[in-house]
Amino acid sequence: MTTDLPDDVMVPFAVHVDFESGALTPDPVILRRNHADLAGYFANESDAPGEDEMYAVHEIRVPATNNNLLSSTTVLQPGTVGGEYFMTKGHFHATRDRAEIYLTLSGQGLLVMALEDGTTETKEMRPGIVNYVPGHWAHRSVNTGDTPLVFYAVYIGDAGYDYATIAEQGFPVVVVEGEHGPEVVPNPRYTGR
Ligand code: S6P
Ligand code: ZN
Repeated sequence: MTTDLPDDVMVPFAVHVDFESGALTPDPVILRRNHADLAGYFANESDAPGEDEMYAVHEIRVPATNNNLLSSTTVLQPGTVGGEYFMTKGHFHATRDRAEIYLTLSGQGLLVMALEDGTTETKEMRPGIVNYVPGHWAHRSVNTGDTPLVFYAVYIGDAGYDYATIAEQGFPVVVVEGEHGPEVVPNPRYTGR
């Protein structure tokens, strides 16, 4: 039997993931987000330390095409800014219908998801939990614990990122420190829907 292979067929590879630190070996690409990179994302930023790292994304790079799976670990530090827990920027996928899977490796948090009509879903993140994020849902991770929240994400290669919508409108809900722990409350600054 003969098979027509494409010219760009890839060679299989393996990467080691450290579940505690999120480090990849080999670890070719690390994107770091410090507090200043999230300026405007928290309601009260007066106590935000500028250059401290909030999270890092370690990426396993493959071509960003719809026949590949991109994946990465995210290491989100613990802490709060003005009563809101440290969080990722959050985004829709630029190609809106692209789904994603998160597997939490260590720490604890909440995965906040929202549709463009303002519908929200919030799911727990803790080691061993797989979160399925269907297409069309913006997603943001929030560290509600006191250790780094580390998770592995797998997404369709051409998903891309739309950060602008969240940067402009915010999420419909935010996660704040309550008397008895984390509380998911309406975001008074949300301008979408
Ligand atoms: C990519 C996936 C994650 C995030 C990462 C950082 O589709 O959802 O790898 O990129 O957790 O979050 P953000 O919102 O800054 O990209
Ligand atoms: Zn995503």
